[in-house]
Amino acid sequence: MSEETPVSVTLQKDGDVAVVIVNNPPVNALSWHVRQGLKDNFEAALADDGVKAIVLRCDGGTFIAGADISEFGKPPRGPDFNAVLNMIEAATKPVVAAIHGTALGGGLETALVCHYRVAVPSAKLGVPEVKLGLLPGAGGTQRLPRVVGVEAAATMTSLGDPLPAAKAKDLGLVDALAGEDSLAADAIAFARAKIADGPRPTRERPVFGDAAVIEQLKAANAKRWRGFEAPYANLACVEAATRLPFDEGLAFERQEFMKLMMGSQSAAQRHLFFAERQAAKIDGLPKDIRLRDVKKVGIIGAGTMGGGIMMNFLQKGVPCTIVEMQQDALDRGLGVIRKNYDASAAKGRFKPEQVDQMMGLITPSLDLEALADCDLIIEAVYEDMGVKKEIFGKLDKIAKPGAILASNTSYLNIDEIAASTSRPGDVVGMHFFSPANVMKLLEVVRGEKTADDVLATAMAWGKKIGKVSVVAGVCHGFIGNRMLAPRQIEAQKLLLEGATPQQVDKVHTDFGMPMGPFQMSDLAGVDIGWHRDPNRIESIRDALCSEGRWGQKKQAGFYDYDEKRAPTPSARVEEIIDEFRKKAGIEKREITDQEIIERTLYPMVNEGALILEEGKAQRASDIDVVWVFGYGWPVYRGGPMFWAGIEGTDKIAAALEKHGFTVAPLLAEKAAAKAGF
Ligand code: 3H9
Repeated sequence: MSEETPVSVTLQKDGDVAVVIVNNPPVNALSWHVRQGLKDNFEAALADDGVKAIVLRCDGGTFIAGADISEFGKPPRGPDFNAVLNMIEAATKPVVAAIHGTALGGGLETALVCHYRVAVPSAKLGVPEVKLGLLPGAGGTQRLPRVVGVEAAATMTSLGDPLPAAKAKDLGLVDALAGEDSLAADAIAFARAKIADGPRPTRERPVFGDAAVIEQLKAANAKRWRGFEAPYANLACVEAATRLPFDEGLAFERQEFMKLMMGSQSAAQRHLFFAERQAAKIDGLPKDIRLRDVKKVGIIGAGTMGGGIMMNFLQKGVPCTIVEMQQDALDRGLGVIRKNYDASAAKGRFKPEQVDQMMGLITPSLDLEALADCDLIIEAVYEDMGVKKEIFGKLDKIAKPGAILASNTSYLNIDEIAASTSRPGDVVGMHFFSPANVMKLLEVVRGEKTADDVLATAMAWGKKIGKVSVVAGVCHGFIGNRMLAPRQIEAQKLLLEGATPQQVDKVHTDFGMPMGPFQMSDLAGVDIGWHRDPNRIESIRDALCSEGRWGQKKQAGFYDYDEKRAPTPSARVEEIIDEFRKKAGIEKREITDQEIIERTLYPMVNEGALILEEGKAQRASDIDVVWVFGYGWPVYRGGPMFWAGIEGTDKIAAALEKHGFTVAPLLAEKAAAKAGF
């Protein structure tokens, strides 16, 4: 070992059993020095005649959670992982993995070259590489079918979900369960008992099970895997295991792994892995900041948003008071929540008594005064600055000192709302996305005067209720909706010039978005933000609204809909577009799919650059997180700012200029350097 090699693996002896211990916080990832340490210490244990069996275990909160993702794409360092694993598998003394926490990816692959595995009941075992656009590239796809069979191996690798230890034991992945507090001792005893049996190399075991499951998995997940390469590569490797000798299967796995590793999809998914974790970090705030206590939550507005927001807190056992203006609106809101929970219970997500418990946490009221004992109050009424200011003015008098006053506004100025109180430091934006109990994104809007602990508490509660929270600055539409605006404007212009709603939408869905701009309008309601004067027709949208074409809810919008909400292109919409085109004196022309990308997606990157320049997002990767978790930007494209780097910022800037946009200075700078964000 060279002098600067960190000591992350050590060797202890318990009589005739050697114990190799990994200690590489926070998750015992297989960094280069861990691989080196494994090699050195296994070699030492194997060379020691007094050692008859070897245990591999980890210090800290978990077994090895995988390869060190931060090393990917960097020049290789330390011993080759596969070579280390092959050496362990070939050990002439029985090797036992002792698993607690999570044995994931390369961690499980390490456990798979051990001859036996014991685990505590709370442990989880899996190969989540597919979620990083990869496959288990250290023999996982070849060894798993030999241990758990083809069905389980195909499912585990292509879906990537970890198994609880008990299930792993049923499948034969775990040989014995250990005591939750006695893993180290139990593993040593288990190893000692296996001395007589000797090693059991996984590679020598036969593959078993039926490969038919592979096609079944493809059929069942066709929609979920649309556009993704990795699930199919995982299945191809498991399939290869059923017909190739072990070493050839390993070579095939290597080749498929390298293809994925060098491709842009995995780069995008790895970027998002770190981006999601980075988003939780707030620049300039001490890590140990004291959070405000939140024991009771108040919600103002029992509409779709208010109800959805409250469900998040109820599911965490937090008592909530919900306030509406009218009894019928309050009853309707509570009815919807009950219906949603009953539907989830019918699907087995909750037990009926859990639903009763959650509903029992609600205090409904028609009086804002009922919020006096709440620690966090979230206003979710309609978007009207006057109404919001009035509510916050009243809250200022009602809420207890130190209560956090949050607005769920999706566009409005938080500073202006905060100014209607005498405590602007307590005011913050908490912008949930609809349906608020389902969508993962939460934009936490930091006002000019928002106190640090208020911001940190809002972010922490976002995490607690299962959201991915991103800090946004005050600007119209914050991060997500602000970037949506230029896309929607340009999509309308494209209609006038000759594109159809279905062509524009198809370009977006082919790109990987769940829906295009017009499908989105129809779903959200074409009438949202409409001036409501049927005689004032200044845009295609005004014309649609004046005819009652408000979207899916009216079975007519940019598309016609049947009772099952299935869309078909609308002849009436085509007429409306034609009329507008004539009025505007625009000549209809052929619009290419490429032009649609350049004029609807590139302007989003431009807006993202402006957001960064203005400091309204902390970092480019936060913008990516917003778009992936809030709007369904395809995960394998990493978010708009990451994608800009793949697409080429120079290409984007040049196209924007060609189409008459003003290129944001930051984008121009990146383009000149041919750099990503
Ligand atoms: C692989 O193994 C390929 C192989 O087949 C080999 C082929 C040759 N590397 O999530 P947390 C960091 S691919 C580097 O907040 P939790 C993470 O960034 C890998 N860093 O904690 C964070 O850093 P920071 C397959 C990693 O308790 C800190 O650890 N394995 C890695 O909520 C804490 O993470 C996976 O995909 C890593 N592998 O959850 C598992 N993992 O504090 C990925 C974590 O600076 N990891 N970090 O922000 C996980 O799923 C979760 O981290 C885990 C813990 C469940 C382990």
